[in-house]
Amino acid sequence: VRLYRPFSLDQFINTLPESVKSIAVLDRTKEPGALGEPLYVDVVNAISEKFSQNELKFSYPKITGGRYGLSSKEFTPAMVKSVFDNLDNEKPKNRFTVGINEDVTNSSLDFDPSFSVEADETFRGKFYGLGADGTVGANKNSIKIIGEGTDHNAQGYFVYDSKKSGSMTISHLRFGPKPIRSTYLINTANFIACHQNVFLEKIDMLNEAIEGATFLLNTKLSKDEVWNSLPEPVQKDLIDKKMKFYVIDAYKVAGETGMGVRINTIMQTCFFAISNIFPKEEAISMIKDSIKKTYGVKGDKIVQMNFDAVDKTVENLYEVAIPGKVTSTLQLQPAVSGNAPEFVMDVTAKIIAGKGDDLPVSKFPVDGTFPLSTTKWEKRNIALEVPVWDVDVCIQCNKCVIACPHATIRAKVFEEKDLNGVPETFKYTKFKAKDYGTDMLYSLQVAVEDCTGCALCVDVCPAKNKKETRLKAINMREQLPIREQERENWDYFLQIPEIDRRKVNIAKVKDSQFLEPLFEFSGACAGCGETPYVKLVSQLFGDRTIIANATGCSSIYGGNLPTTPWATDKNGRGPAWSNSLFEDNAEFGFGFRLAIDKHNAQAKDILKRISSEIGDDLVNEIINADQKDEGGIYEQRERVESLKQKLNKLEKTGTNGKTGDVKHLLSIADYLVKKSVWIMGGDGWAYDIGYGGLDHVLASGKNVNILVLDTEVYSNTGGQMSKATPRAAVAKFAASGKPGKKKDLGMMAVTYGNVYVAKIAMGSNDTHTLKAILEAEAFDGPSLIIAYSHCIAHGINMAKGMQNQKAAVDTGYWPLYRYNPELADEGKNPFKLDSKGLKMPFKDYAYMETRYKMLTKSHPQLAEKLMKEAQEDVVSTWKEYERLASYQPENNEE
Ligand SMILES: Cc1ncc(C[n+]2csc(CCOP(=O)(O)OP(=O)(O)O)c2C)c(N)n1
Ligand code: SF4
Ligand code: SF4
Ligand code: SF4
Repeated sequence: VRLYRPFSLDQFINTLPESVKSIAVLDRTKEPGALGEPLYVDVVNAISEKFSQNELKFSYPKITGGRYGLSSKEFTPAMVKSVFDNLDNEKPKNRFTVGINEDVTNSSLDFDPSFSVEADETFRGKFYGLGADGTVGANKNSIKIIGEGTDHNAQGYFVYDSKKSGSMTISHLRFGPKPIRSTYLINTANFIACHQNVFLEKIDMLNEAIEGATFLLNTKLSKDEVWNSLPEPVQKDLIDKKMKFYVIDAYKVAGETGMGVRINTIMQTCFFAISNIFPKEEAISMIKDSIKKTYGVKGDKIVQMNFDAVDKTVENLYEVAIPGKVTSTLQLQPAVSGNAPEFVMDVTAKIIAGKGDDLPVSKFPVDGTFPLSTTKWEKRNIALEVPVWDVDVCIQCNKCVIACPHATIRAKVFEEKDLNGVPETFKYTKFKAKDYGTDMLYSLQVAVEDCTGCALCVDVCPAKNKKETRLKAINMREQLPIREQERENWDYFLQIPEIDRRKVNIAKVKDSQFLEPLFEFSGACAGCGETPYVKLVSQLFGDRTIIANATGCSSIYGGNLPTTPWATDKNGRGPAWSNSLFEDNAEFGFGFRLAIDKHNAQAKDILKRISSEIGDDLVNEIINADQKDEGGIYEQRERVESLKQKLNKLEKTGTNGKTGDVKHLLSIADYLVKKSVWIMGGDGWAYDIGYGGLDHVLASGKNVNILVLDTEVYSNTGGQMSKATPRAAVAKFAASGKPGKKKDLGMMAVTYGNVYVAKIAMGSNDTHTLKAILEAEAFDGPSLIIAYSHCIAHGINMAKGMQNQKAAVDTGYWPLYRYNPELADEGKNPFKLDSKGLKMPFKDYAYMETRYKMLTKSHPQLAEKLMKEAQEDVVSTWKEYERLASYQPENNEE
């Protein structure tokens, strides 16, 4: 059925051949509660109507209906066969499902996964790459080369998970002389390439190889060493399936040819060299032609570098002689450690291992909730290099900790008595400050298996090693040799007690970084500029943080399956987080605030009504509690705890006829503890699509905190222009540079007069960032924080993203300021300009970034014009801000 509505009864009936005996209707939808899915119901209706009118040219057929392909589930020939097989049964299953294991109502049809109708002459290759390592791009390019350069047909499917990068991508490529109509993923392959050795430790990737298939592995090990490093099932498949096996050290070739860590051209060359789709020489010349086309505009140097990489690849690609028998005892590593909770072992681990489609329905929680704190079980091991701490050089500033986008470098301060059974290589030292008493110890520890190797921490570290000035107090080192020892050290570090939140002076960067992050190991890009802010909020406000998250990168790295980075503390409590829509997030969070306030008011009303049962003193203390700091909040929690105990007791011993009040108060008592509502999202949300709602919420006067993670483009969808995109920057939909000025969202909010507004950039001034976030939260009204967030979309060296932030501030383009209405109430100027601007020309910052630089190549004159105008924007805005900051309020009393 191509056109569903209007449903053409006659055309449908006339289409059915007279020989029809049975019909299976497949719906890619589900309509719970209905007699069947919509198309099935229509088909039954159509047949029955024609039957009752005696207009059927055939006997009344068997009709079955079923669901398929929901949640992007595969629909393969094997499943189609099972639908036909079902019809053959005397009593076929009706209202069936196909493609899932529905073991609750047993509605699913069984199928034989090995059933295949793929043509033998079709080349079927699977490529396992790391998000952002260029594998997908290179494969798309290979399809282009083959599709355009030959009369072969070509097809590509690319499977990613929702991690922003650093996760596995699998490219499924088919090529062949015959038309390719296989609209499903490859499950029998004659070429398998593993672009990252680490995947081979966990994924049984050769089980889908057919006899005689080829396996290509990127490994540091030589052709003579590699065999012994392979897991047993991999060796077995290579032998049993009589496979061919090739190795290359792609990172070595990339390093030697100036390609850095970009291995895409190298692995693509290997593929062409050994896949036999074309003769080797012909294939190499096709790749070179394609390089010229792709990189020609970027200059001869880049083209030559890629040519060198191609030539070097051929020299460094080796075939491995496969021994006659399996020698390995290594088994594939489980996706998560054996200490993981049951659900993580049973469900999460399977999804991580790429076997989620095999999970039976009964394994899933009935209400759809998933446990928190699960990224910690993934151990992605994606960093080739990780930071290593030099205890002697470190000045214990914790700047590395605040900057880390992934919460993988942490500091603790603790007492000697907390140390028991210290691992031999665990590092700690005397804590230099006396804030937490004398003789305290300090440790800085990296979770090397969760670290992304972004090196942002090393870049921000201010301590230089005087003996060797190129070194700092943390330095990047190869991960593999220290993985085991650091795994043990990390586990040890975690069990050292967390600091007592009441003792921490959260206004200081160093101290704030002793607070446990409750947002960890997210799937954001390595070095992401958004996540340090998100993590900081989780540290500062802990388990009383309630977050409404707009759709965008932050909702994806914040709430993707199978794991979530939002974490819990040792009491099992953590921030509450939810994502509604892109367009309604401000209203969504506003709703949280209204609900919290209502529950709080109701709880206080009830407290007053049942004061005599609870005790007047406790009731008064709870109602009048000062919850301005962690100490106050701690005491209120204690009071609420004793209130709950009393209420529980009253429930048992009698409530003086106030059972309703007691029960209700028990259900809402937690709202008596102060909550911190955060509405977060990107600039696409805040400046554009969610702006109407955001403005409405700002105008409400209610106590919400809005954090705009400003990457100046729609990052999650690939970098489209938003109203936050600056003049002269190239973005999607602004290919010749954004012609207009960036919207000044902050100043628009300032005009309300009762909104706390701040513009921050952690890379420029982390103390200012901290101060603004704390002030915004303390302000009893709406707050808006606009946070400069560097992003891969800017075309920068992500390891130095914090330097870009600093440069943006130094030019005056991104002035740091705070507008605090409370100061106005005190008769002071509410606007404080906190940075020094115009220290360098705007272009010196802008041309650190490809988003600006590329225009000088594609449209040089326009680039010059826009850059001039952008500089004028900076100066005029800066002067306006200076004028605001110099304003002296009149003394109204005089
Ligand atoms: C109404 C609507 N339009 C479009 C989308 C698709 N979409 C999802 S995320 C996103 C971009 C988000 O950009 P931004 O708010 O800047 O956040 P970032 O990804 O940069 O953090 C878009 C367009 C959507 N989810 N909803
Ligand atoms: S390298 Fe990146 S992810 Fe790893 S600890 Fe440093 S900042 Fe964190
Ligand atoms: S940034 Fe450098 S000096 Fe500061 S705590 Fe980290 S390693 Fe030590
Ligand atoms: S904001 Fe940019 S760097 Fe961060 S996760 Fe999104 S795309 Fe990656």
